[in-house]
Amino acid sequence: PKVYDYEERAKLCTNSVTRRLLEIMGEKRSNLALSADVTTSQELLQLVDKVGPHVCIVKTHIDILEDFTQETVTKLSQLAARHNFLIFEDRKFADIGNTVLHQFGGGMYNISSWAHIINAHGVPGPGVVHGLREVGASKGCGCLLIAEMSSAGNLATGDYTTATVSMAEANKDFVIGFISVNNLTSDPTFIHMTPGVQLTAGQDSLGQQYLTPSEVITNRGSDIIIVGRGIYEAKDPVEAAKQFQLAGYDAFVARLTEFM
Ligand code: UP6
Repeated sequence: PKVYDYEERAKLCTNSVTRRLLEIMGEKRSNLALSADVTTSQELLQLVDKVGPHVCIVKTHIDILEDFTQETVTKLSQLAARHNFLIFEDRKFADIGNTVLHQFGGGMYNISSWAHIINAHGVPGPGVVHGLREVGASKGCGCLLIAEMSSAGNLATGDYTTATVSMAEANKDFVIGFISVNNLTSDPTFIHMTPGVQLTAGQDSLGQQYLTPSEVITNRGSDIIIVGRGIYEAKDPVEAAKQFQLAGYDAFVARLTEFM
């Protein structure tokens, strides 16, 4: 399949979130998403303020914060505007449509009021997407489906992955792409984001498996590397972010050249 540069690819996309994301990737020369998995609001905001200039996305797990308040997400949104990145809440919705509608559109986190991107497991069937869409579509929010996972022994493989891709294709107005460890479709308007990335391959003690930026972007054809501990546990998170930004972008350029 043809490999497009980000600006060129943005023009192919009708979904406003996808277009904006690709434009940001082009402008900032970054296919790096920071997974900001820290547990206090202060750590989160400080980390994001420092690393924000190097990323196209900040991914949150808002429910791991010990001290969440509305102010946390207000300030996070201000940082997103200042540093030009999108906010992806990694809630991994996985229930019937009516339940995820409430989990996304209300509750104490009111995710739909601040997240540009969310994600869902396909396991409940298309109702999960329809429930999320009811809340998110009018707010310009996009959804990723979890078609594959990075963890050892995960069940999101084979027919499950194929069926998840079909579910995305049937809901293209709202589903903007995938969490995956491979490129799953030749459709350039779908975005692939890959977690489990470090500068050297390996694993943690709880089943996480790491691939390198070049393996993920050049060889496997994903679009975005998602990096958590590789950045926020580094001695110097800003230096680490710069390294991942460069490695990710170089890996993309290598892919572009390979297919030219
Ligand atoms: N994540 C994975 N693998 C998946 C899906 N999501 O690791 O298949 C998420 C985790 C974490 C981040 O919930 O927030 O990506 C990876 O963090 P790490 O770089 O610190 O391992």
